[in-house]
Amino acid sequence: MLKLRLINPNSPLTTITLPDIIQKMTMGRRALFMPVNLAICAAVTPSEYHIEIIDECVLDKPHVPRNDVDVVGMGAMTTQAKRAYALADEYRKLGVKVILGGIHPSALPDEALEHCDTVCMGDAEGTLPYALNDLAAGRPMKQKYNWRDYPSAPIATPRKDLLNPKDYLVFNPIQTTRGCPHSCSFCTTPAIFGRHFRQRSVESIVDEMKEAMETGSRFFIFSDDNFAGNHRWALELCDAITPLKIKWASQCDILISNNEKLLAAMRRSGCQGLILGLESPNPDTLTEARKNYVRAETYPPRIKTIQKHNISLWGAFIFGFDNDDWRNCQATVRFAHRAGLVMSCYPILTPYPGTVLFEEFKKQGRLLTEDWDKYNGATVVFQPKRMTVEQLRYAQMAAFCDFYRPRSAFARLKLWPLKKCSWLANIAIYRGLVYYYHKQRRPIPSFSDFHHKLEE
Ligand code: B12
Ligand code: SF4
Repeated sequence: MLKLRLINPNSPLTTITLPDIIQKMTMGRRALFMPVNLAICAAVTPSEYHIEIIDECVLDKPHVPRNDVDVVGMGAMTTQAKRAYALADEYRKLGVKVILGGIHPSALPDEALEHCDTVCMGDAEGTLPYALNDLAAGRPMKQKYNWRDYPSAPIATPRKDLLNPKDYLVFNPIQTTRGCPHSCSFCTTPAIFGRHFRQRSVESIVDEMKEAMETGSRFFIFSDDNFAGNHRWALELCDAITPLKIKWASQCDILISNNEKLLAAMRRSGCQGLILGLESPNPDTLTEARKNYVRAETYPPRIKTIQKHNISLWGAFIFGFDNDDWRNCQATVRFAHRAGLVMSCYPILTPYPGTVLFEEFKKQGRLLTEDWDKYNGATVVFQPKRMTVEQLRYAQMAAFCDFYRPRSAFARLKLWPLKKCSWLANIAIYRGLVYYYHKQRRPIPSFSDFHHKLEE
């Protein structure tokens, strides 16, 4: 039997994900999410392979490569790329074949090939079996297996049995769809997985959920980019999972507010919350981000429509577009307060390879670094237009601190009806922030500092 080792490389830790902070935020678990990508790779691996999964994010010490396997497969988002390359180099020195896949190697396959034998571009389902079959048959593996060159394969059911549920806060993420019909300039999803929206079979999703329920799971995360990219299909899925009497959360675009029938079905099927990629309440910023499927002015009534169905909303915003100065950033946080969002996040705009934004910034000479460790949403990697690098980073942290401070949480969440999970999450995040600044012996950042300290 051939031996395959699948590795989830550790990623450099950002302000929000230092290990002790992660442990504070995840109630003692070692990582937030289990690596579904590798569980899917395992599911589509031909039967002549023995498979082992190593998640470096949950190890006490970094993984040390050993030549006790025939082939290693690693997946990498951009922040994991450097670590994946370092491990790949070491494995190749030991004579072990290395396959790289995932978002970053799919965006920059030639860069990845400097460190590995083979790159699988796009879905593992449509590439990895071909590479592994070639290896098992003694044929040389190709340098690139591109999912677009092969017949489309259905989204697979991940093999979760190869991971330890106790390591993860979220052990039951389920991906139900892939791709996104929209084309926002900063987003890797349409760039790598296409604008053709693909759905998994409803039956296989229900089966995976039933199996998880046997081990006590009642809360699920659908880890899609856009759960409701196809309203008819989403309705079918909701109807199928309603009898399971579970709770779930996911992320989708705000056009869901157009379909109250679907919203009602989502709530009936256990939907507790949705993450909405709002980016900014400022119309000019949305135009700049090519988020042209919705107008910012319609955000407030759309949000109210969704909340009316008793679905809590988390807002995903981005700071640092050319249109943004610190006042816009503050206005965004105020918007999130007013809208009664139970959670929100404020990553710094990051030009990920493969996106329109990356190409534009590169052409304009505005990329400050191509050190992928820094492409973590907490570091400014390009020259902003209306803020300095320091101001942009400060605005991000002021936004987090402002939004999650207890007074704001009281105003947004109220005490009744009790939103237990949202309260716990708000408290955990604020605890993490206070701990971080206490450890650094620095005061908690605030937008008011811009008036007297930071404004030039
Ligand atoms: C859950 C999630 C997280 C989780 C954990 C992710 C994990 N398990 O490692 C958490 C919350 C920690 C997280 C954090 C971040 N995330 Co995130 N996350 C996601 C999300 C929503 C789902 C990931 C997932 O499970 N997908 C399902 C799997 C099956 O998809 P996949 O990983 O792409 O794998 C498929 C293929 O890529 C390929 N493949 C993958 N690996 C391999 C390996 C081999 C060998 C092969 C052959 C193929 C292969 O096959 C798989 C199956 O088809 C995605 C969006 C998405 N839809 O993917 C964003 C996403 C991956 N995250 C993203 C970002 C930007 C981040 C952050 C930087 C955000 C931030 N600003 O803080 C941080 C990074 C923090 C850090 N410390 O570095 C971006 C990545 C962009 C990029 N170029 O890297 C995504 C794509 C969102 C987006 N649309 O922009 N994230
Ligand atoms: S709607 Fe969301 S997933 Fe789709 S392209 Fe825009 S940011 Fe990406």
